Amino acid sequence: MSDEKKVTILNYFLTEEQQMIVDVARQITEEKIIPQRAELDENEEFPTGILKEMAQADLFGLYIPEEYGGFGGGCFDMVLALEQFAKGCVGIATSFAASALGAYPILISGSDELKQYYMPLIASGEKLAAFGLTEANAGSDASGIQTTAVLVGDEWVLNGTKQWITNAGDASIYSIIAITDRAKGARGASMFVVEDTDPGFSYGVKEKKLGIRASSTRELIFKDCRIPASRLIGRQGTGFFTVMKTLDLSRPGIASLGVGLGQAALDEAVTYAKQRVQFGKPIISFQAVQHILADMAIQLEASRALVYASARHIDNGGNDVSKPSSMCKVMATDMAMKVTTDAVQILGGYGYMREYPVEKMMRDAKILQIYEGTNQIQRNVIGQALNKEYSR
Ligand code: COS
Repeated sequence: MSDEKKVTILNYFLTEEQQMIVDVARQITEEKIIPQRAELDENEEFPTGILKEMAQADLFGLYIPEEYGGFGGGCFDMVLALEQFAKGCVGIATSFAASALGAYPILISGSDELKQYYMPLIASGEKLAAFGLTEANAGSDASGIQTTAVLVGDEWVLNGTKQWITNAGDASIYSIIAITDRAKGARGASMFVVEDTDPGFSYGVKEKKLGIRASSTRELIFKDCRIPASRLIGRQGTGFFTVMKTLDLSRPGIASLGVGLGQAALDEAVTYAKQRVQFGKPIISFQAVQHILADMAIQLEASRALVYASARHIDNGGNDVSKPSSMCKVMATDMAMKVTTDAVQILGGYGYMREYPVEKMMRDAKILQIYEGTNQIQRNVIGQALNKEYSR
């Protein structure tokens, strides 16, 4: 269902280039993602073929500078593409987004040599990337990680286990954070690039999930995993800061998944409400239903506006990016949970059945409030930013 044909959204006056990104991503969504999403979800199958289509359309390099083989765009370009993909399937969109999450640490802090080598591979979609932060006892408390890296001669030796890593097993390039000097706290962690073929590196079993079942989620296991010293990303001790900057850049992308998902749920709910007849009338003629739909539309559009504004703020070198990044993540993902739940309610018994797409939308929405920092952590970030701002 395309925006132009079915719904009126605010005019965000996209440039020709931005509109082109929307159109290309929408075409992949309509022609490839929507027809396959139910089957991929049911079979918990990684969307290899669809990611190839995205690569052929040059979308993996959207945010990567031209000198490293990319399109030279930014956060907003990613937001536009991700919104379209999420209208089809958040699991598939997550697999695409997670490659950017793995690439950002190298782009943000990596040496020119690392960028020259890895970025063209990621930009072309030839290799997928992934990001390894979370561990069994370190999720919200990002600085509580236990994985270690020790320099032995001219190699780093990694030991530890990362948990719930998106694209694990399907990606070839992993940006990993590990402790290099425990006594130094936030300044004692460093980031590294690990490749799938490195000795001592393996994967745990694939997790079974409530939603986003087309994306793969596994452990990364490092047992005396040896990598060349040159794979250190940035300076030793800067890993935590690179992670925080990475999340600042990627959270608007998660927010845009909420916007795409919310739009898809609203489209389904309105379409159904116009067709479903009860008491002799289509249910959309009842105010009880209209008011639910109206609230869905208001919350959706307000979220989209905040996501777009936040992404543009980041791309244009705005100040204190953590706050808008976290604000749009909270607003759009809480909205997605609410709007998809309302869509199931509007469709009633049909909404609860797998035959209709809204139950999957509701299952997929839940992770958006959890991953890349729970919405409670986002509120902490916003609260801390406010505290700082008002002390100036
Ligand atoms: N950019 C740059 N630097 C940052 C930063 C950011 N966005 N956020 C924090 N820092 C810096 C701080 O300024 C501080 O530096 P100084 O010691 O020089 O002041 C340092 O990093 C430590 O910051 P802080 O004390 O705030 O760290 P905390 O351990 O309290 O953790 C939160 C902060 C909770 C915000 C962080 O742990 C977090 O984001 N957690 C969620 C992680 C997450 O998203 N996990 C999901 C899995 S990843 S897909």
